[in-house]
Amino acid sequence: MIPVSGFEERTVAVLGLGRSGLSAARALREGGASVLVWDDNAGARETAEAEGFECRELARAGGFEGVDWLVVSPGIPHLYPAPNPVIAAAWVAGVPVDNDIGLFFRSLASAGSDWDMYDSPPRVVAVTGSNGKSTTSALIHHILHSTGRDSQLAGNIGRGVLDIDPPGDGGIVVLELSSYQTDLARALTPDVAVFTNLSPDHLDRHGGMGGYFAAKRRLFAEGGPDRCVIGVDEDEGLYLANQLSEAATDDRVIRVSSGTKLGGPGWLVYARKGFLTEWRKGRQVASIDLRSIKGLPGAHNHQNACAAYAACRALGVAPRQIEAAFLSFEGLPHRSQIVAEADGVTFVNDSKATNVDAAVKALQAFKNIRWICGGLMKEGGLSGLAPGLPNVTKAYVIGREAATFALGLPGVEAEICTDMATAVAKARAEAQPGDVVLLAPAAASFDQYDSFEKRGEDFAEKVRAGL
Ligand code: UMA
Repeated sequence: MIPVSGFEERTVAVLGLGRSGLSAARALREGGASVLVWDDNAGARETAEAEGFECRELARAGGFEGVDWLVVSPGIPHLYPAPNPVIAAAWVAGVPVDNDIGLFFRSLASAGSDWDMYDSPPRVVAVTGSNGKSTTSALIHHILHSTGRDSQLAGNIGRGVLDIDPPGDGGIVVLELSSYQTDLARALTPDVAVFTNLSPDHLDRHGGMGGYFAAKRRLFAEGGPDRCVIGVDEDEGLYLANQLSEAATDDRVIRVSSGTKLGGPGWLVYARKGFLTEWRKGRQVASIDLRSIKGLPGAHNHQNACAAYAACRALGVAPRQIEAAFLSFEGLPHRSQIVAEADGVTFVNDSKATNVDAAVKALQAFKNIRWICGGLMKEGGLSGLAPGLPNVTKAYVIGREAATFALGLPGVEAEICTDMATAVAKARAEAQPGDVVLLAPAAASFDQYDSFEKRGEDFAEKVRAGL
């Protein structure tokens, strides 16, 4: 745990008592703050009370009396579609609203006086973007770890950032940050910041695409990172890279692309036809063949590889060391994860493909696909799937809206299966050697599951049960 500094003998309220909120409450208490907590769910309040935290209904009149600061969990809306009543009450009471990411950077900065003893002060790499940020963060962590560096991984990837150990001499903290997290943090000062890509997601929480991009952009605009790794395959990335550099030669920015051969005198990393290439100051520095790396299949993973490579180069890791670490990377659960191979058929779990953009990338990574898709559809429709559909032999549609979903797949043979067991059984029975049975839903899981993880586990279980 990283004890939060700067709040000694002050009163801090924590809203939301999940992974992020509970670890923040503990770290605040450890740092000497007086902590009050609230969660709209009674069970979560009971868990916190069992740890000795005092619950206070903050939204009631006078709820913020004596409170100096409010720390909010990322899943709780603070502005759109409507502010949580506790947050609205904090605004009225004039209490600053922050989150655990803000507390983390603040604590790290104020620990600076103790850092005289370090030969190499701790550094933070923060990764944001719409897709690929978990894989990119995990890959950076894996590369650092396999090259003997002291690395810790936290944030949106599933671990509250204050839950980790205080980083030691030369320690590196790799943070995956969602737009929910970058939007609210009052301190955001990574040494290296990574922007993977941008496509529509969480638009209800940000009042549209502009708000969504503005939330991510804060990571670069607020803290002034030493190095910025920017995916430039969309206009937003090009715009950001342009804003952050003073000239075409400015190597504060490392531009990254999947598919485009980048040119110019700057620092560039791109993947084309399965090869990653690094250029700096007009000269080629390194090249890596990505095609045989099992843990990183498809162009979308080659983009992740480029972003992770660039972040590690910014930290001083040698190209050959990075290449060796790529080969031992097994990928993350639920992201192009091979769960079984039988009779020449490969079963791939990409349950994390909760939106159209992520699903199309998974579809483009494989051929001869028996595609399990469907679930709670997101805004924007399914037309964006078109570039991936030529690789689909047949779709097996799940979810409560399966029939509507199937109507959005013109030209694709689609069978309404509704549940996972039926979809896996049918796909398996019809698959030929060389086929890939791919779960890449292009939809959220909440109509049938608690989370995309549960959906992916169900897929893997049904696959294994049928072997
Ligand atoms: N709650 C309220 N009122 C509300 C909504 C929620 O009191 O109106 C309470 C719930 O009862 C619950 C708590 O808030 O007790 C949950 O808070 P949370 O939703 O922020 O979840 P945490 O467990 O704290 O997990 C959060 C991130 N969750 C979200 O952003 C939704 C986790 O990212 C992250 O791993 C974790 O902090 C540690 O940093 C998950 C996620 O789904 C993986 N992220 C989204 C995504 O990747 O698309 C952004």
